[in-house]
Amino acid sequence: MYTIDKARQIFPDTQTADAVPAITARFKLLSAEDQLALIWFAYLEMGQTITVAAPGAARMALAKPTLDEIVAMSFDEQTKVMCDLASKINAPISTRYAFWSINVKLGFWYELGELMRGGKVAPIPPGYKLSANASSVLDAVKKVEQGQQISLLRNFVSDMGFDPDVVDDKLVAEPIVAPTPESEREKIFIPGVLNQTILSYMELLNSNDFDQLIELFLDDGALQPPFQRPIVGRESILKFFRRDCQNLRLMPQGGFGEPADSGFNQIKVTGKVQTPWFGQEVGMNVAWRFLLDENDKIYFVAIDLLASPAELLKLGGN
Ligand code: 45D
Repeated sequence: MYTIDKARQIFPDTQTADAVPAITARFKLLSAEDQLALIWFAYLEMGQTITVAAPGAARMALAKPTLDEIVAMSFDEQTKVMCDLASKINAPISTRYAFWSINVKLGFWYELGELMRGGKVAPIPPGYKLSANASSVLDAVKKVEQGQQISLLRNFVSDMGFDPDVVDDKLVAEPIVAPTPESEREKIFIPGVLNQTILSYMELLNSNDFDQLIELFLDDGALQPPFQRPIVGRESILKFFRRDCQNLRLMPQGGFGEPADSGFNQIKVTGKVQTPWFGQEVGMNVAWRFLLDENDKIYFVAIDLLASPAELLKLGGN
């Protein structure tokens, strides 16, 4: 019999991008001022090669009142709001922020960045000098590949705010989009993988058809996003899909499967994933590690950000 903990161990030779949690941990130890300046410098640097897609109106509507409030403040007050967010201080905007879904948080910062550039929100003080520790964290950020850089920025933004006890149900998220019509869906082919559950998983997620997608999971199934603990149970997974997984593009490139214990099957797929924030500009190298029961229902799937493109080729045989 499998438990979630045992399932998490399948395909143990998969090398994930450990630099991401390691750099995130070092980042957390920096002062609020250093954190904000570091993100600003990293964001400017990244902006030379990739651009964030401007968020849609629906996403921005949720953050708009808060952004208006900030624009009306003095530079000193604005700086304090940003520092409070970074230091997770108990303050009104920090608390509100904690209840936003990750995409609302990113949209909020995207807009603040534009306002900082436009002179409407306090900039990072010109000539700001990072501490030695912060410079070394920034260097580390610059060295990793792009998929890992955007994962780092997302982590930084996700950790900000004051969250005494955010309950999943109370999260504020943008409205859900309609699934892609059947006739416009793209068929998925994965060399080495014929299993229909796996192919459907990719097609349904790419079509934002979360109601069909969740049917592929067992009631007590689990999904483990990169660098996170597993989300357990259909209800929680469906909420996560609707809230955080709209408009992703999964591009599996290869895979293989083999029998596992108790009549289960384990299947590993590798490939690229694009986020709507950067579209085709950034392809993240990922692996999906699936464990299916005897009826081909998903008991467990882990999504890993891979350490390097070479990991894409680690399939079967050894
Ligand atoms: O502090 O199969 C300023 C799942 C100033 C689902 C700033 C998945 C200072 C199942 C610079 C303005 C989801 C798990 C800040 C697959 C300051 C499944 C602003 C995987 C903060 C495949 C900074 C999906 C800004 C994956 C604006 C792997 C930063 C998705 C913006 C990964 C950063 C998505 C942005 C990622 C980062 C998205 C927009 C990593 C977006 C990252």
